[in-house]
Amino acid sequence: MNRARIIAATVLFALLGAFVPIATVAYFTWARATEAEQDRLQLTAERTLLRAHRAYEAGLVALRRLNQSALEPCSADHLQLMRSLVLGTHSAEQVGYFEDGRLRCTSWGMMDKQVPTPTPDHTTADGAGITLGVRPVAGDGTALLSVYLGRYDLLVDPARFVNVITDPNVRLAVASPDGRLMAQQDILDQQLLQRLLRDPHSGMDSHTLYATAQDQEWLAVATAPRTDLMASFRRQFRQFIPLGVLGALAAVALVVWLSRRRLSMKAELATAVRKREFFMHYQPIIELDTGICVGAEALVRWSRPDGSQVRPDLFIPLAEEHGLIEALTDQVIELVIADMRALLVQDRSVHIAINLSAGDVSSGRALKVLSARLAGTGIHPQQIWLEATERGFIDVQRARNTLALARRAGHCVAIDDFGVGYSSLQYLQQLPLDALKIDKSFIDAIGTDSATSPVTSHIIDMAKTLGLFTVAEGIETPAQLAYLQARQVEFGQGWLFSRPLPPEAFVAFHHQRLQQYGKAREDMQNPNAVVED
Ligand code: G
Ligand code: G
Ligand code: MN
Repeated sequence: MNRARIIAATVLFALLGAFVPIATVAYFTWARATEAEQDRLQLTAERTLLRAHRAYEAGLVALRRLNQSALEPCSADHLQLMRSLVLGTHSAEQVGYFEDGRLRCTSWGMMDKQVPTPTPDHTTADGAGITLGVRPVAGDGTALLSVYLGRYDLLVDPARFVNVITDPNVRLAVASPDGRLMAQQDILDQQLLQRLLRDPHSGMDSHTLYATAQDQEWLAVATAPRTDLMASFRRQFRQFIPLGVLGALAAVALVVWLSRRRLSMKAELATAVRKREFFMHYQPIIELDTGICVGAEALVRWSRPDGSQVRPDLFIPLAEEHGLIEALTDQVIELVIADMRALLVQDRSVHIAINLSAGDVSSGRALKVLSARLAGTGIHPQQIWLEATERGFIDVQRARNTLALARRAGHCVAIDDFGVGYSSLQYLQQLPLDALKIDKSFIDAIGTDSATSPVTSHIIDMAKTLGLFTVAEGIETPAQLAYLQARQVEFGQGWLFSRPLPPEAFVAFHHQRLQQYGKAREDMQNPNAVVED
């Protein structure tokens, strides 16, 4: 990536980084405000329901007492009792006494008009009949609600049910559970009200928040305009936005810091290549059936001038991006030769594996450098193995050329990190390869019941079918080793044997293994050898 693109990406990520925390705050504030408003409305609906219920219960108590009274119907005492019960019962307007299917007297006095017993619109669980829209003779014309029990009815003004003290914009309605409206404060949206009476639920539409509450006798509806919600949202948003701004600033700072680090890392890497700040570690490769150390994989390390180390999986891709990889590979080749020349010349059975980057594989340039550097060192080309990852095979034709050239020069060629890329069997068959390095993830899966586990076995079979020998990477446990030995995997490397080591430590490790296991190898190579002299 060049500088301009890094800067463009920085701006983009910074904008995104600023947007996300603010959007998050907005989202949570909105959710909080909605929930709070919804809860408040729900509470109002429940209070309204409770009020209706209490008025009804109080009415029932009065009606039961009247039905139990032994007073002479419509006598002065009886009228007096009816009057006092009306006065003592909240929301009761009038009580009437029925006989022979007609109203005989009320709490107002004797009745001379023909008023029949009301036909109930519905009957409650208590056996009381409820009739809506009753207009009593002695009244001001308002439609009242009649609760009829035994021989009495009690008239209630349902408008009182909705006289609950609420926020100014909240509107209430009370209905029967089957959806017959009894009272409403001019609820703005009649269509919504009708919908809620048919199907009571709580929620929100594009203009209104609504909540309902119901019991066996009553259904209460409360609504509030969404503008209330918006106001509460804005209030809370103002309260929480500093948090979002802080998050946004932090995100932007992080993005800027990362991209500056990336820009400076690029410059630093260029300097490192120029100043040769690299050195090599060597991770032993073990012959699994003898335990002998047959060589090592060379792994590059970058030690910055401040003493800190950068991991190769960070700086190798960076070097590839910025065209520094060729120079880096050259240095790796030189370092390997300088570090290992003595050992390689002294022991011809040892090899060192060098990692090639994708660019090295497609250009083939590293091969020329390698043969030039090896000339005159006494190191045999057979002692240098080359590892190429599948990323290097994107241009198969060029990869095939490079690998064929490498083999012709005498090197052994391995496919690295096998199994994590996309190579198909057919495509592998076309490439001139000697070895296959099984990626650590497949070794990790050995003995587990993960989905990867059965694949390991197939990879080993596949290598055998293709006539390749195998190197298992990242062996960490004796159980993994035992499995690989049983499956006749030839070579392995991993922490079970050794971590990557500095050159001298690797040479020492090699000698130590030879002393410890060398006898086994000799015995295997000459099983019938007679010890002479
Ligand atoms: O052991 P380590 O963490 O260094 O390995 C990390 C990765 O870096 C491995 O995938 C390895 O293939 C890669 N790597 C290590 N050394 C070299 C090198 O010299 N050249 C290239 N191209 N890749 C390397
Ligand atoms: O080139 P390649 O991708 O194969 O590099 C090998 C990587 O695996 C290096 O980073 C090396 O340090 C690491 N490695 C080697 N052996 C082990 C091991 O046994 N366990 C773990 N976790 N990492 C290992
Ligand atoms: Mn490797």
